[in-house]
Amino acid sequence: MAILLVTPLIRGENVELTSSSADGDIEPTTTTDSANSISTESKDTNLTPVSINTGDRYEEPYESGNDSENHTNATILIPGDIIFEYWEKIKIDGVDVDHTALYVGNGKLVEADPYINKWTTLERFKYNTMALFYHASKMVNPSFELGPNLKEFVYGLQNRSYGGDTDYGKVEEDDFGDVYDSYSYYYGRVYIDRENNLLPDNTTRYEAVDYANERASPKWPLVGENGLILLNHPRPFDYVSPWIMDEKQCDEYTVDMVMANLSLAKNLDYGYGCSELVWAAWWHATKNSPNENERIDLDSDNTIYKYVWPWEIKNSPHVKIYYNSTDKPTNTDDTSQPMDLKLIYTDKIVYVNNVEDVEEMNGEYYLKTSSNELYSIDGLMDFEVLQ
Ligand SMILES: [Ca+2]
Ligand SMILES: [Ca+2]
Repeated sequence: MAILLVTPLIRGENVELTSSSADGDIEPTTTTDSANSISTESKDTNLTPVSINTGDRYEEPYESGNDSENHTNATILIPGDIIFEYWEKIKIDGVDVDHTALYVGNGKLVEADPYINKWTTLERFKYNTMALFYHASKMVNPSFELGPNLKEFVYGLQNRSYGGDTDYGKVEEDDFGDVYDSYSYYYGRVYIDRENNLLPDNTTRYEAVDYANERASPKWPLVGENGLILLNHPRPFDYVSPWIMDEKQCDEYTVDMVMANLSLAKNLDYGYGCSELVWAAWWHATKNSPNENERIDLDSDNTIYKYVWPWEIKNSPHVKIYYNSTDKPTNTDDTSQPMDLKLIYTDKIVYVNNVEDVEEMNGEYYLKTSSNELYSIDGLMDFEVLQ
């Protein structure tokens, strides 16, 4: 990659914010060009292969069943379908997916990957504990925000991904087979109107695919530490929008636009979280809809999150899950090691040894130690890892 030294642009945590896209209610649309729509059987499992008879970019549906011993039912994916995966032990309020990607054809998917498996044990512990703690706290208090220690941690991740450290997350193309390494996975299809089996036309479908492919393409500039401009990178991972800003963005930048105004490469809409990318791809794909409320907004349910999380897309009225894997055994052999924490509550500080998990009991959420002591997250704002 080419590296040029230029005047520093924006450094440190000074990430520019942009306005989010609309997150309002959307009614399932009933108007479309039916001549271009694709019809399928309405079964939720064992989808009948889809006949696509228009478009230059027609390709055979991908039979993912050939790739894995774990996958015995042949299932047909078509470009624009959504893959949901479950990798971590996030089981807050019934959540059973924590990653999502867009199927782009030819046995490939495009995903925004946070690259957690490349991190130190400490970083993984902080991130996973933060995730559980954040979601559990949001259940209790929808206006909950992370405290300063955790925000600093998240901005540190953001500076690395936006600065071109490839161990800290980016948008990329991957082989479909990676899906089989997750605990469980689902395939979903995006509908304009799910109840009436009204699917987007191929042009719209490939608008979504192209949007994701463009952002995975290693052609974008990044602004690294000290203002280093790094050329030919894919888009970075956006950690700040989900965990701190609770916003999401859909950008329409071109490489030329960013090269002409490199501060764009520091915007939150330059990077993507996994579900933010899938949401943005379909939001972009329907940008020419005559009415905004006819666009496909995969985060239309107005929950406590303005950001779009993977399970919100899975539960979207526009998405039909047509395949779910047989759940593999839950990973009880968790590699995360217990950590000693300083728990910072609104009115007190508590030191706890060997915290390893978050647990729900009777609708309340607790940090759990390896000796099964429970510490309520009620009023917990922040934590520091002490080892
Ligand atoms: Ca973003
Ligand atoms: Ca949301």
